[in-house]
Amino acid sequence: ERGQWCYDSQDPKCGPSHWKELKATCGGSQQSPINIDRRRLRRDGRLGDILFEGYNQAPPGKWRLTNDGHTVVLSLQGDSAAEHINITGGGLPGTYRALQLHFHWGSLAGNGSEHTLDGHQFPMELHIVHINVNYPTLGEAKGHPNGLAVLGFFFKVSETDNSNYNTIVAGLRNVSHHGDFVDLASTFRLSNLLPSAGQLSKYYRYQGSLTTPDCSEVVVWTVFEEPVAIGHAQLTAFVNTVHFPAAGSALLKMTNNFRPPQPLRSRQVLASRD
Ligand code: SG7
Ligand code: ZN
Repeated sequence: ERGQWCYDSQDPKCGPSHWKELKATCGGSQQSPINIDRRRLRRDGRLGDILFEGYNQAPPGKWRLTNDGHTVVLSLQGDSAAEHINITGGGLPGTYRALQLHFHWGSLAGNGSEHTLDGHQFPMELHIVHINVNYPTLGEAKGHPNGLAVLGFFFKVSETDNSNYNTIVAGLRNVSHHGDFVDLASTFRLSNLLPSAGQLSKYYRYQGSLTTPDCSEVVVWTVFEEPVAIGHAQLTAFVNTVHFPAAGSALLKMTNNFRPPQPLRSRQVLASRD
């Protein structure tokens, strides 16, 4: 399809270095992801613990996992429970409701996080996308610099599986191709997908963008220092099970679906603590 964006692993001709030709915003001055340089942080005492509301409750409905051709997205909307999955506090400029979560990963040969920490790239990164409750639609939220809040979590590989990820990993075989979806039994809680609660106090905050076109510069980013542990076999399932194209097209595994770090320019990255 003409005018479509992609990752270099699909076709370098429509990869991240070309996105600004499709959407000028992708060449803007507040783009994400970034490298977080820990020598150049500013500590901000207002960045206390984020209040996670509803993250601990098992939702009554089902959550739909979809292959959107760029990543695997778990929709957290579509039932009344989503109304109660909110984040606030932690210096966030408002209350934000969870919309969806998705992942960026690498390949068997390399790492796949979007943000990097002192130049170090992690194997995978989880994004939980939230919308400012003052803006009813994504369209409206994209008109405001505080419209969205995305939480980013790095992963580290462990010998043993993280059983909290079993439901999502098992669902991957049902979303093997673009357009596939499967309703997961919500036998897990959002909080279980994160590092333990006591390890969420240390995070980085900056003003940035969506990491895919249209690259709207409307995201208050929070990137947590503590990585989530995931089993080597579980990470391999992402790399080996999911494909970029729809069924029937050429098989091309979904790998390296990350945008590389963008220039920080005049922005300041804040740290919640030393
Ligand atoms: C992925 O990343 C999808 C997008 C998401 C985008 O391509 O998860 O989701 C949808 C609904 O298109 O865009 C608006 C939005 O959530 C960018 O999200 S990210 O900046 O957190 N990577
Ligand atoms: Zn993302």
